[in-house]
Amino acid sequence: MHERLLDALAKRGALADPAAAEYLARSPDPVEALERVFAKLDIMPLVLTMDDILRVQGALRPPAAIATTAIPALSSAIAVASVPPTKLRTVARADDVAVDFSVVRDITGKSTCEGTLGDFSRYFANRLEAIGKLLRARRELVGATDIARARRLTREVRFIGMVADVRTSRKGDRILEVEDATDTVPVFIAQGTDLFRDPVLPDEVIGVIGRPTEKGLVIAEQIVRPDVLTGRAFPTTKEGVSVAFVSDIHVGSKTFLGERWEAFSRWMNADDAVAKSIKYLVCAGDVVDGIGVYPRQEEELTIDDVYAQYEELARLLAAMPDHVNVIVLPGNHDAVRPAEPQPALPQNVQNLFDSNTKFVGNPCAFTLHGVRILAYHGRSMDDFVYSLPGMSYARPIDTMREMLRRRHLAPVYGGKTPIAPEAEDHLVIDEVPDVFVAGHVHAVGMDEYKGVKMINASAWQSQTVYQKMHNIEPTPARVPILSLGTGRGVIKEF
Ligand code: D5M
Ligand code: FE
Ligand code: ZN
Repeated sequence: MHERLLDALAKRGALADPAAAEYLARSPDPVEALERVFAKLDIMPLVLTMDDILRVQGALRPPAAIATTAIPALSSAIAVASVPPTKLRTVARADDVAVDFSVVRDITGKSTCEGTLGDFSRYFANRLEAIGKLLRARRELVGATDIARARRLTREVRFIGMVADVRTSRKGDRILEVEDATDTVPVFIAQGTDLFRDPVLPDEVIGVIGRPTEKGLVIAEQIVRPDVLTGRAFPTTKEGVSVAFVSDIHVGSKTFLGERWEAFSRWMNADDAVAKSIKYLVCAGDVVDGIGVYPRQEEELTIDDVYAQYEELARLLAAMPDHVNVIVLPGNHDAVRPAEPQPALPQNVQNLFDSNTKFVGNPCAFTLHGVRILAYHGRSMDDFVYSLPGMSYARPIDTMREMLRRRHLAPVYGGKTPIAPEAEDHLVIDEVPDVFVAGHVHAVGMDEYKGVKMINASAWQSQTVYQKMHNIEPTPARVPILSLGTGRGVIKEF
């Protein structure tokens, strides 16, 4: 193929299928022809196909059933991918590539918690230790002391602790009780300041830089979060296969969108370059509707036996192409303990599925061809929306960014998210992932935060009675697809 065409494609982080590449290479000035196509495309496809070229030339209308949508943030964030500038990877066919899946962190088979008082204190000590370690690596916190010592000092102090309580003073200022193993100290945040506009959640672990007062308070000058430190480059893989993300299938519910799932399943089996590149399908929890999850749920079910719900899901997944490997984590509707971290679905459920389906816990960190993926159902989004001003069920990506800033999936203990006090806090984001995927709120989203691709995987359930009552408008039947070859993503609607 034409050298300069290869360079031009690679520079844009683009892939072209063989027919499109050959067509462009045959034009008098391939690079100019490519630029003309790109200029006319309103969204950047994962793979440039002949259909795209013909469409921009006005010869073909886009197929109506499967529209590719890109959200505004996507075009600026995800589409600007880090791709080695010199070589083009043509899009891989998933059936040509061997599986490369490996679990890095998962509670399954490792749960030790019995819910004793000792468990609780050990759990919080581990959270403070794990996030404290990340904070101590921050330049701002060099020389941080423990809280007992900080309380005796009169100059500027720096310390790390867990927020035991957040309250508002009579005058409207905010006071945090910050605690470590040595002592507790009230930290004052004056209303009207920038600090005040970035609320702190109960039980999060923070660094504080401030000045002690004679009354024993510390006036906060800076709150330091562990955060994601630098912009990371996506570790593009040579295999170049893609991953599709779904969530909240809710099989068994009257509002399960069976026809739209069938459209997705047909497309997965169709002769389409993107579909054929999909090697993995990640299902981020609530894969069935379950039974007894909320009062009078039986009135909203078409299948009222949870085992039969999983059987139906197994049938739906068996219709996917053989080369697709499915990774299933549980959510709050699934048949495992609701307290997080949740272990993988039980063996008797796993036995219903073929060997291409892998079961992991919630959350789970795993790698696909070396790309690190953190998958979490996302129950704690309920706490973020409830506790943080500005968060919304319609924009799950905002809550996911807040989780990354805090390096914790569910900071609030005793809120809407049940948490099991395991010896190790599995909800700490100890390693920054390349991809962070969640679901739960039934709203699709895709964006990037400091190099981490954030994906909310939509749902296959139309608006439920509960959601109608609370004015939650879902955006179901959208599938985010990410290329491991380029780090670029698209969202397809079915
Ligand atoms: O939750 C789907 C969505 O509906 C998610 O945004 C939470 C919201 N939801 C549903 N039921 C409740 C209750 N009982 N409390 C708070 N929020 C709720 P799903 O996990 O699929 O039921
Ligand atoms: Fe759900
Ligand atoms: Zn859920």
